Amino acid sequence: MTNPKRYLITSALPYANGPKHIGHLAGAYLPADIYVRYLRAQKKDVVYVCGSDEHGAAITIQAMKENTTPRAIVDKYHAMLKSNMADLGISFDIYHRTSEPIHHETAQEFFTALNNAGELEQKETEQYYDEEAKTFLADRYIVGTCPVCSNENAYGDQCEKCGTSLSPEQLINPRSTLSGNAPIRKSTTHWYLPLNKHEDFLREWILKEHKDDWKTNVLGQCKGWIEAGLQPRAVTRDLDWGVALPPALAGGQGKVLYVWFDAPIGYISATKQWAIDNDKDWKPYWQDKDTKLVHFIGKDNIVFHCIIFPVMLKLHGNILPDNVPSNEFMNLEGDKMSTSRGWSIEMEDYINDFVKKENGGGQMVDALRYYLTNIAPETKDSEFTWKGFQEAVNSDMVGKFGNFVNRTFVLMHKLCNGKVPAFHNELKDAEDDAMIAAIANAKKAVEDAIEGYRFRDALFEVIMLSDAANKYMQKKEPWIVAKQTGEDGKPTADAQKLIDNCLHICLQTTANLAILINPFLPFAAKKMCYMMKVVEKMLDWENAGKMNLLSVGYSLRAPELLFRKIEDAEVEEQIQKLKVKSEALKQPEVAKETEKKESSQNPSSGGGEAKAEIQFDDFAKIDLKVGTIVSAEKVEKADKLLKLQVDLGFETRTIVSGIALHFEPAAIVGKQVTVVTNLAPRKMRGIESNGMILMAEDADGKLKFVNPDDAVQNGSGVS
Ligand code: B3M
Ligand code: ZN
Repeated sequence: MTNPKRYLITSALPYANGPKHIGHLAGAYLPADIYVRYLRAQKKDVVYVCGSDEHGAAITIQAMKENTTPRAIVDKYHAMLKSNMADLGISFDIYHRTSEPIHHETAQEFFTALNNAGELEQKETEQYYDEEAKTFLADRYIVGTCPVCSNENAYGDQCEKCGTSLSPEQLINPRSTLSGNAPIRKSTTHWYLPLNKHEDFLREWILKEHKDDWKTNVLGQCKGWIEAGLQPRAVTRDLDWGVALPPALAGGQGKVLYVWFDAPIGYISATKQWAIDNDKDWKPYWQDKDTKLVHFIGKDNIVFHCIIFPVMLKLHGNILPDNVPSNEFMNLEGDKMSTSRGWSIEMEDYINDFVKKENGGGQMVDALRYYLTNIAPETKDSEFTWKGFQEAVNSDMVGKFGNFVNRTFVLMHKLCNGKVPAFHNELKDAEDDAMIAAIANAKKAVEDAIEGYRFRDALFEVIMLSDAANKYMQKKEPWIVAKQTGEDGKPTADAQKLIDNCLHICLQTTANLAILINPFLPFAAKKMCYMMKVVEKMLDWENAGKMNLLSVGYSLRAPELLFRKIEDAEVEEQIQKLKVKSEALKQPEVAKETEKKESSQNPSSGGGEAKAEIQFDDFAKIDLKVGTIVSAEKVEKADKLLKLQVDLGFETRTIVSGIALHFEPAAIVGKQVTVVTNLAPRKMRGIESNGMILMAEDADGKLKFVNPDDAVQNGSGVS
C-alpha cells in the first residue's frame, strides 16, 4: 500500500504471566519500534499500540504455580512488562491491558455482532470434565501420554517433548492437572468460527494479493494451513477467567471468549483508549481503507494474525492487515531460548545488569538494540551469543560509528576552533562528491530496506555510511594537512581551506548519521543532537541528504563518547550467569539405584504391619512441623520425584519427595503438610532435600497428605 493516509502498527500482546526475554524483544517489539520511529520522523499519522494479554490458561496456570490469583499475576507482570518495554526505548503510543473494562466491552460487542449476523455456529460436543474440581478442563489442564513419542506429560494442546500439536482427545491416559484424576467426558455447547467457509477469501487475499509483499516464511505457513483445509474453530471456553460472553446470550453463562478470540481485539480496544486519552477518533484506524495496518509478531502467532483474526475483521467490517512481518526465533548460545529452562536473557535482567547500572543507561539500551537488529531472525532462526554482542558493539558501534563522530568532533575543536567551518566550493574534489553521494544513497537504501521490513539491512547501510565517512577522513588526513604551516606556526590559508572542507563534510555527515540512526539507536541520536547543539526536530527524515544541516560558524559542544566498549569480564560474567541459572533448573543423570532409594523415603506400603516398640525419647527426637507447599515441580529424569518448596513459617525449604506418580505438581500447591524438619539433609538428583513430608498410604497404594483438619499457622509444631 503506497501513501496511506495513516498507519496503525501493532506488536503482539505479551502474556502477562512472567518476564519476557530478549528473543521476544527482537521478534515483535524492536522491529515495530524502528518502523514506527521512522514513520514518525517522516511526520506520518501513526499510532503504535500494544498491551498485556491477560487472559487464558497461561495466566491461570501461572497463578496456581505462584499460589495466588490470576488478578495478582496480571497486575504484577503487566507492571513489569510495561516498565521493561519503556526502559528499552519501545515507544508505544499506548501499552494497554486486556483486563480493562473497555476491552471486555469491545470484545463482547465484536462477538455479538458476528453471532447476530449468523457468522458463528453453535455446536454441542463432549469435552473433558474434572468431577472433583467441578470444571471443564482447558487443553493445558489435561496431561497424558503423547501418542507420538510416549512422553507421559504431554499437554492437551501440545507435547513439549516432540513438539507435536495435539488435541486433548489424542492423549493416552489423560489426567486432570487440577485433581490428578482421570477426567470424564461431558457435553457442553460452544460457539465456533467456521473458518472452512472462508477458505476462498483467504486463498485469494493471502496467496494471490499478497504473494509478492508478504515475507516467504509467513506465506509458507499460511499456504500450509489453507491447503490442509481449515476447520471450524471454537471461540468460547468453559472457564471463569476471561471475557465473559454477553450476559443476555442464552447458554453463555459460565463461559468466556477463547483467549485468542479476545486478544487481537485488544489492538482495537487499545486504539480506543488511546483515542480517548488524546482526544482523537479511533474509527478511521480500523475502518478506513486508507489505513495501513501492520502486525509485528513472532512466528508462533502467524496463524492467528493471518488466518483467524483477518476472518474476524472481515466479518466485522474492519480493514485487513496490509502486512504481518513475522520473525523466526532467536536462539541463545547454541540452544533454544527458554525462560522455564533458565536458558534465556530476560529483559528485566539485561536492564538490571546493564541499563540501570550505567550513568544514563541509554547507551546500553542502544547496544542491545544494535546487536538484536544486527542478528534479527528476519528470514531464519538466528543466534545471540555474548561474544557476538561484544564483537558487534565494539567493532561496529564503537569502532565505526562512534569513532567517526568522535574524531570529527575532536578535530573540529582542534583545527577549526570548535566551529562549523565554511565549505570552499572551488576546492571541492571527487572524494567530496563521492561522500555527498554516499549520504544520498544511504538514505534511499535505508528507506527501501525499512519499508520492506528488512531492518537488519537498513541498519547495515547506516553503519556502512559511517565506515565510508571514516575512510573519507582517513584519505583527507586533515591532521597531516595541518602540518603545512606558515611562519606563524599555523596552517597556511590553503591548507586551512582543505581542512575546512573535510571537516565541513564530516560534520554534515555526522548530522545525517544522527537522522539515519535515530529509528534504531534513539539514545545515540539524541546525544548527537546535544553535541551539535541542535533541536531534535533536526532528526526529521526530510532533512536526511541535506548538506547544510549545521550552519557555518556555529560553535558545537565538546565531544562525548557515544558508546563504550564491552569488556571481556562482562561477557564472561554473563555466560557464567546463564550457566548457573540453567544448571539450577537441570538435574544430572544418576543411576537407577538411587531413584529406588529416593522413592523409598516415603511409606513403602499401606496396611498395618507394626514396627518395633520405641521409647518416648526416641519419638521426641523427631521435629514435626506444619508447612504449606508453595511450589512443586517435576525433577527431570526422575519419574517419581517432585521438588517442593515448603513454607515453614520461619523459612521456606526445598524438599524432594517421591510422590510424583501420585500428584500433579500444580494440584498440590497451597496444601498444608506435615514435615519432619530435622532429618539430615540428603542429595537427590543433585538437589539437596531438607526434610521429609509425612504421607498416609492406603491398601491400594494411594497416597494422602497428613495434615491438620483445619488450616494452622505455618511452623506450628506437631506432637
Ligand atoms: N499473547 C501469544 C504470545 O505471547 C499471545 C499473543 C497475542 S497477540 C494478539 O505468544
Ligand atoms: Zn510427544
